[in-house]
Amino acid sequence: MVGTEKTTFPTGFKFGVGTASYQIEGGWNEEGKGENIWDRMTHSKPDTVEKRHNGDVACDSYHKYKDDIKMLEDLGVDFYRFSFSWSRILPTGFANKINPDGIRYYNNLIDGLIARGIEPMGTMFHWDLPQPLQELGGWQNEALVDYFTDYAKVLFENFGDRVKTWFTFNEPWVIAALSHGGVGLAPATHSPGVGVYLVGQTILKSHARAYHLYQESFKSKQEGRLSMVIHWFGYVPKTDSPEDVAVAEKAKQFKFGWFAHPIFSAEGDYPKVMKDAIAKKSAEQGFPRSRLPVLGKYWVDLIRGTADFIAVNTYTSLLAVPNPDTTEPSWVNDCGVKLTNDGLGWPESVCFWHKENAVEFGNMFRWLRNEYGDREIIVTENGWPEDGSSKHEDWERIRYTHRYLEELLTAIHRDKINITGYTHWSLMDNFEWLQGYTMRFGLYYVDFEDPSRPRTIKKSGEYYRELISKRRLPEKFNEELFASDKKFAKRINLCVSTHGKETFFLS
Ligand code: GBH
Repeated sequence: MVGTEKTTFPTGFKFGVGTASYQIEGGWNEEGKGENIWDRMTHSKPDTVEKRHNGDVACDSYHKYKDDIKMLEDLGVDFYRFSFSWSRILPTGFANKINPDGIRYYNNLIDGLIARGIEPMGTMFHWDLPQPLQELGGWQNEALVDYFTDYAKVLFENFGDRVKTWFTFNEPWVIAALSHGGVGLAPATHSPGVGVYLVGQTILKSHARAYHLYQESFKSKQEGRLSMVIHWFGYVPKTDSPEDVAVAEKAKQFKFGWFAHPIFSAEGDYPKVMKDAIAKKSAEQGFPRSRLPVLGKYWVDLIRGTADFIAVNTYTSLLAVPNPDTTEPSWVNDCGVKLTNDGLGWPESVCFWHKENAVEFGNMFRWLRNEYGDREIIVTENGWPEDGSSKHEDWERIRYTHRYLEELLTAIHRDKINITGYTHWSLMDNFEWLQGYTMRFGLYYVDFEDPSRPRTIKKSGEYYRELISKRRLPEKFNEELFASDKKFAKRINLCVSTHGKETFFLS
């Protein structure tokens, strides 16, 4: 048994849930909203998404936001992390025309949250770029730095009196390496070795400009805080061999360090290992210069220090070995890591990229401290996928959350790491990008067959509510867990054998 002090969250620790505009809002062309790259892709190439699903209606939060607020209130969360739809606020992407209905929608949401004591945390960009900006080349075009800064200004002016925690971008690695690396997320650009790095550069510059704009023109009055949400993936060396260990470490720098090193390290700029590897590969491939553009002193200085805390999303880990099977110049090839499932004993989800490895979640916090020093950390996303077949009986999500939070508490209590918040992804089932509505991450079940999109709480929602009200890991649910589900128990055994330590899950 774990002692109570170890299962209790510190005073002031905040719990929340997250969503994103395109994944929940619907109302894709209502009341002045402009077209974004997800509207365009799902309408013009419907086969890119499983079952030809799209976000035209999604959870219909554009009309049902009051229900969302009730659910948040019922869960008892301290904060709600949602994102603004750029094209709902600026229909063409440009700041010459503001859509009053877009402003009104977010005012209603924000005021409703505040009236119930729920803190709004706003993401400025969660992947739904206005289509007219894509026509300019999207994030590959550095002109977007100015247009993003204009948009940020509109957000600060309209909502900054009430939104005190801002995230400029959600997961720049996904935007750069996946959306532009040929994986198929909108805009589904295929430029895996060149465009990806241009995108990364534009995002870093846009983030820095928005941060400085806030410091110069809004901070003294609004007193809020900003960060960028960076995606962490737990690369675990497959063996203890120096090659495997080195490649896993290099991959962490290539994925997380790509965006975190310029912002959080003392020297700024991209990680050295990344600059060196891309320069070397580029030369071998006959490029006259590195495919990773030089940031230069002006930007290195401007980007360094532009976050008030670390905001990290993380879901899973995989085993890493050297040498991916690619020859085309690409981020994967530059990074030099191949991911493998071989020999994993970790509990699997129904989703191809998602496994449970709580220990690696804990290791992440220690890695962040070693790398960037003692900083405040907020977990801005973490969650578990299922296909809906278990409806409300989502025991696996409870197990996952429980084990991850146990590790988070160890990082707080034993390692004294300053983690101040945890965001469960997601409030409710929603449009899961290329998987459409076939993959569910919600604490609330959403019936997408029903035009009114009813939402009903799952067991995991009850678990989270209990946890938040007591501010400690609930015991009650553990017992229920062991007793009720044989399949579940089998998976727990796997999990324990992998981690090689006894836990109270084995009863
Ligand atoms: C988060 O990304 C997102 O921020 C959130 O919007 C999303 O709902 C949540 O994950 C759950 O997926 O299908 O081949 O494109 C986490 C990182 C990046 C992991 C995209 C899954 C999909 C691979 N994710 N990746 S693919």
